[in-house]
Amino acid sequence: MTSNTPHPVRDVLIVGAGFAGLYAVHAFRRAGLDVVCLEAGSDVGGTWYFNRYPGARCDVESVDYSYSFDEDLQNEWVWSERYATQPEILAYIHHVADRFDLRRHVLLERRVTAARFDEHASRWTVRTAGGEEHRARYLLFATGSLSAPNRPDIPGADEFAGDTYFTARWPEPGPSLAGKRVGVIGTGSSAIQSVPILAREADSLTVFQRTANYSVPALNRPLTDEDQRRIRAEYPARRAKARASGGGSPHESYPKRAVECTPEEREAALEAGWRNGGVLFGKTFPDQFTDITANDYAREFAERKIREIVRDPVTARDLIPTDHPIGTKRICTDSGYFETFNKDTVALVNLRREPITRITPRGVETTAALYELDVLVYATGFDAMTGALTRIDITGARGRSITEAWADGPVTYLGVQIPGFPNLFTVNGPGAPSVLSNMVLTAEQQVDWLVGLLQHADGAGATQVEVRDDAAVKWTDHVQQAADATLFPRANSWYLGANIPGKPRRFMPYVAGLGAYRQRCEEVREDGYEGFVFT
Ligand code: N01
Repeated sequence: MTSNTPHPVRDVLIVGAGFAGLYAVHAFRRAGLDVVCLEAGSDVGGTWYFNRYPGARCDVESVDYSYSFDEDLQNEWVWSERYATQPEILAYIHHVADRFDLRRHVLLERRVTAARFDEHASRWTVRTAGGEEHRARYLLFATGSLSAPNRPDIPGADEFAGDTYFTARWPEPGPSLAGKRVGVIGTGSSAIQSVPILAREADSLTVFQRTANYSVPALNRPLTDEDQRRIRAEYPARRAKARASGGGSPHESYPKRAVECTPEEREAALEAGWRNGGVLFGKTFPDQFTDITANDYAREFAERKIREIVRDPVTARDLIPTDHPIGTKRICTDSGYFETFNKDTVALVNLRREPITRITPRGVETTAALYELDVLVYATGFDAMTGALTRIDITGARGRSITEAWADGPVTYLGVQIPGFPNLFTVNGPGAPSVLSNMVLTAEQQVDWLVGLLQHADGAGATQVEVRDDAAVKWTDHVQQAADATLFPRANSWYLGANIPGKPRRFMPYVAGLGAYRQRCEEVREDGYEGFVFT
């Protein structure tokens, strides 16, 4: 179809063909709706299509970070490792797209640049970078929480004579780094995963760190046949537990609060949590996110581990965070990150002591030195949760733009709808458990719930579904209050927009967890979708 041929008006237009968007294609089609999905990438996969940097893998266990909607799919797919690599996750997404014949609904290389609601016709018109227009009754943004890369505004960045890469846009095939002097800016999860591998490939590696991060060894391992048998036997119970949990995984904290334990008991529980590996160390004790004393125990334990691993005491001190309780920024997981700094070819530059002044053709200049480089890697994060939407020119009812509506931070109802934007929905957006939970399970739950909402609207003969202002404000306040009852707001994290200069500070994900969120959604449904207006 050429860009001049008008496309038919669809029931549902989905933006993004990652985990959430593909499930939405499946679920809305199953409900008898006519669906099209626009994807910016050259293939499906979303986050797992774009983030193909060396070492990229998920920090949620593969058997949990996978679809649960089809038992046969769940039982036939064999994950090879405890934590799946990006290529394996992408292969899984391709398998799902083919197995459920989803690709015929997906139009690739269609980056959505604008969306406008026509109040009289009750339909959305969406425009792509290529100039196409698509129309639909309902518009669903499944554009991801961490999909709008942050490109820091560093003077001279364009003058660098070497090669520049972003972890979030790593080329395929990846570049050879043999014999190269490589620099990495950033020390979040993406950097922490890639640094050990970059250090193995490059001649030398310089890591530019502004803020140190906590990281726990992933302790990844292959899944054995015995693991596979056990997982299959336990799957139904495992999923049920995950759905009722806070983080969307079947994790159980230590049965006692940290502050009630003897020092020996506490140490043993923390050691067991560390030996279990991964992000769940951040939830070793049930009071770790709410009681600073409990958090301090875990924080000090993790800091001791860093000192034990890193031989140079100055480097070890620089690698220990000083500005946030452990876990209040997404805890990182690694395979040999801290050990990498024991290599002679690896250097850490503490940007708090010597800030970057500019990038020159030869490398990165700080107040103390010029670090000459052949390759510069930006692992500088994302305009999280809102960036994917605010970078699109979205105009809702009464001519109001999304940037106006969210000028003071994102306002949503249940993380699925924005007041003033009828018939537009979001998955894993602000106000939902999203990034604090298992994104695959939360996407399934939200999409299923939205299918019910649209069926309800159709049953009522409504052509527009719009959340009431007061319901959205009340929910958004509740999301903030839930965060305020924890230690999360003590960190300058991307959860509250602190990583993007000028972004309003509002805690965006819903910390009360998937179980509580599901329950609230059920109550709203049972109350006839209380909070929404159907016209
Ligand atoms: O991004 P980040 P990420 N000068 O925002 C630094 C998920 N994820 O892509 O903290 C110098 O965490 C910035 O420094 P500072 C996961 O949820 C998951 O690594 O702003 N430095 C920081 O160190 C994660 O939390 C997985 O001072 C600059 C870094 O860049 C989220 O994605 C893997 C700078 C950005 O860290 C984001 O992780 C990867 C500047 N001008 C990602 N600007 C797994 O599942 C920024 N920085 C394992």
